[in-house]
Amino acid sequence: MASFEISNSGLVSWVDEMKRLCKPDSVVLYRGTKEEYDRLADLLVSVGTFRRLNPQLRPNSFLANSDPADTARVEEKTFICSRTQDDAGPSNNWVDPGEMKSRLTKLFDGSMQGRTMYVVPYLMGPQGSPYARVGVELTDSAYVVLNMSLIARTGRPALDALEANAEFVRCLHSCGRSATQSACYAKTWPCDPERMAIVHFPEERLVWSYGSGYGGNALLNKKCFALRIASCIARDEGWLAEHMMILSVTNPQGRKKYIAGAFPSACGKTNLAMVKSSLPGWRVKTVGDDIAWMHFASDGRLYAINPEAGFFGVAPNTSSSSNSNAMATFTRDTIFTNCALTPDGDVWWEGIGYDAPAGTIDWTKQCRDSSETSSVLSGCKKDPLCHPNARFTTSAAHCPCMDEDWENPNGVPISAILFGGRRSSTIPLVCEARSWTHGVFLGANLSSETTAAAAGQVGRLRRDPFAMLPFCGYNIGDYFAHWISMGSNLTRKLPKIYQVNWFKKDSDGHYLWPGYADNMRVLKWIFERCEGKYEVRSTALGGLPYPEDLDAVGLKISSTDLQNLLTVNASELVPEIDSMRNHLNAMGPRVPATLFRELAAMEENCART
Ligand code: OXD
Ligand code: MN
Repeated sequence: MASFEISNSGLVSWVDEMKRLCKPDSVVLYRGTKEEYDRLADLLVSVGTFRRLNPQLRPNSFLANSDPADTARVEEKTFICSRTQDDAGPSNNWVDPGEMKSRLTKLFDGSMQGRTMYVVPYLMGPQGSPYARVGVELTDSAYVVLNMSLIARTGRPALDALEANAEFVRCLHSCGRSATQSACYAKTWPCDPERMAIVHFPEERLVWSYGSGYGGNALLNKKCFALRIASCIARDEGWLAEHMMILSVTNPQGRKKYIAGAFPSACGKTNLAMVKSSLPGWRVKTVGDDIAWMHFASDGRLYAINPEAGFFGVAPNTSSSSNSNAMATFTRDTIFTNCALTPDGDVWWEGIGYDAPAGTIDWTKQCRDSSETSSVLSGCKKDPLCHPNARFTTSAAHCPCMDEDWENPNGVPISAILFGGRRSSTIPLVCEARSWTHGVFLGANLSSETTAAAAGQVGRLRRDPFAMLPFCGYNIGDYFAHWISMGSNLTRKLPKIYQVNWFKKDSDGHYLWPGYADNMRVLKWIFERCEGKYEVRSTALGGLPYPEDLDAVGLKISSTDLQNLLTVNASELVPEIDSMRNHLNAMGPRVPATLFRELAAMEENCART
């Protein structure tokens, strides 16, 4: 093995052991410098994994096309192999850790032959933060290394932290080898779709991921460490690792508040975190778009850090009108995956805000002739040019709306927490929890219509508690209890909790709420509620705004539609309560009794109205 300038003996011996197992041709330490980045990008261009985009249009940016069998997170192939099945709980796939290790050892044995094993140390959290943690990923994918170097603090900051013999999370990744993979992608996107396995060993703070090179399956710092493993660490140490964006809102008088929000994948977290306010004098800035690590500090307030350093966002439907800050962020130094390629060497996707030029090549590298392109645009052809889960990977350093304190080592103080999903009916635009426990109840029952971020059917309603169903690394019942216990210390100044839904539709199937920049109006109401303004209208679901308190100046919305958005309909709530009960029962015997008491109280309230 290359002898590294690393004094961490645990790391040296682990790399040695994994090298003996995976048998790479060589082992290379990634130090996170620009020279290394450029060299690896050139390498990926030379083998055809990357296509360099037109430097005049998008400097230092690349397009990668994955194997069509490897385009999203694979939840049914993701495992939490804790010592007992009970600790993984009913929401996770579980196999005995010893058995899983022996299965995977066979797959990893020689899996890196003919490839390089990159050793990628990374820091999750701002440098110097007492809340930051170190991870190391061993991977045979240069594509993974480059993506990680945009979304995490790779190299030096982590190496410095590791010198002190610090603990670190071990992440092993191989794209694997498949006997059956389609010939045209075999070289540019190695993967093993038949035998993919994304496996967590929480007690060992260890992740083994085999067979996929895509997103959360392979960038192990993100979902695997910062959510699944970190949620176990947070339970043990008394903090929260959450699938939440974090933003700041500043009012016209210059007062600022921070809000965190959990939304299932591809429900608009990035757009909300970067929203451009439609209200004069009100400003939003971004702390993070996907993950929040939150701790109560000695002043009794909840503080959040963003453990990441960049964005791995969904490209389709990102446009100058939906998210101009994201559009400005990825004008350069960005990796795009599974987008379409225009004849002048730029990327394109459905919902980018302009038509695809004739001759645009789709994400499977098929050239569509102009008649086909226009038929796609007019909706005649079903297949989109860009994959619905196509992504941009880009560093927060280029984002024009980062909050001044986004890298504050102590984090930012959270005044409100949002839970949101895609619900075409039942759930109002915004609703305030009566208490912390009631907020936990709303979070535990969060639901959404499914999106393309995970493999499987799109548009199906599923309960996704705290947007953590695919990301909670332990028994979800214990997770609910952990949330309740975080609020039970009476000296704490707890954030208020809200449920939001930008996606309610009228009976003709049209969205009632314009969303995007106008979500600022909801943030304003929440901001001012946190300052003690307004009364709420009590309903079985929680406290709703009076329509006149929601700033609708300049908004083209009928009073009927506004009324509809701010109404909880008892006839819709009855089946909702049944569905919540089934869901809480399905989450197993460790679901705290308090949540069933909240459900019973809701049912009584509903019967009374
Ligand atoms: C993501 C996801 O990539 O939630 O952030 O799937
Ligand atoms: Mn996410």
